[in-house]
Amino acid sequence: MALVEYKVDGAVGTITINRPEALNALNSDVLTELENVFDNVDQNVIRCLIITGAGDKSFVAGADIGEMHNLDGEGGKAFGIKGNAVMRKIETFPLPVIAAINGFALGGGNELAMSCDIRICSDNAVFGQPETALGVTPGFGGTQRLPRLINPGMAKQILYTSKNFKADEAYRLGLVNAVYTQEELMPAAEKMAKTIAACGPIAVRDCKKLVNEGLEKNMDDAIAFEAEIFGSTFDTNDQKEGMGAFVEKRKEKNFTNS
Ligand code: CO8
Repeated sequence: MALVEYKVDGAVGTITINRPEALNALNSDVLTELENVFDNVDQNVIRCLIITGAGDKSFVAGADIGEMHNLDGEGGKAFGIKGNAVMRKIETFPLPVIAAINGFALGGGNELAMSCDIRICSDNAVFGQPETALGVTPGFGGTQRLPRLINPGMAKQILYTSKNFKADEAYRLGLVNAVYTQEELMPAAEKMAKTIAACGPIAVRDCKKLVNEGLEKNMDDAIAFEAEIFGSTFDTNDQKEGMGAFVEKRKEKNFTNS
């Protein structure tokens, strides 16, 4: 059985971390498989990805503590670099990625979710960065992405206390966009993915790039960057199709990703 499963439904790809006996904890093999799945996504066909965890209890309960507990400084750094490379690959992946968080999202699990573009969760989800209670810092980007996503004071509280929090609190903090029942979560993720997949794919990819890279720029550079990309979309067939459909009062659109 693959540790990471990949299924395609039309233009939507769903990636499932499949290690339910360990609550989908991320060991080296899972990280390698996850990276391979991303490397093999057909970007001409797929327009949106969903990541979730196998079973109904856990998204990902963290990096694998069994694998980590005997590491020394060198080994810890190497594991952190390996995990961080995968998180960064997801964050900078050209296509949007939705995290459908169906249970525990702890440590590396929350870090994986934070590397995705959009987070939605089920009402049994539990979030946290429990690393300080284990005597380490987060190592897959948690100290960097959490304070960029929510207010830094609250991010520090979460990091310093190692206290977990539930779905309603994650929603209140803006860490997740919406909370669903367990049954509703995947249909909601799939519906959102299909809505994204129905939009102009070049424009969607450009929006991801603009938000991610624009946030790192000062406002003058950021709006110049937007003007550049905005202009480039007018040279695409998808712009002709999207705006053409509007002026022709045509509902059906055929974006060709060109
Ligand atoms: N790693 C390895 N195995 C795990 C993990 C994990 N993170 N989480 C759960 N498991 C395993 C358990 O060991 C158990 O296995 P077994 O049946 O063989 O004993 C199985 O999953 C089921 O777990 P529990 O019996 O504990 O299930 P409960 O419902 O009682 O508890 C909890 C669920 C609360 C989620 C509990 O399992 C738990 O606290 N897990 C650890 C959560 C955690 O601390 N995660 C953070 C890990 S640290 C991290 O992610 C750092 C990331 C950066 C790394 C940087 C690298 C240097």
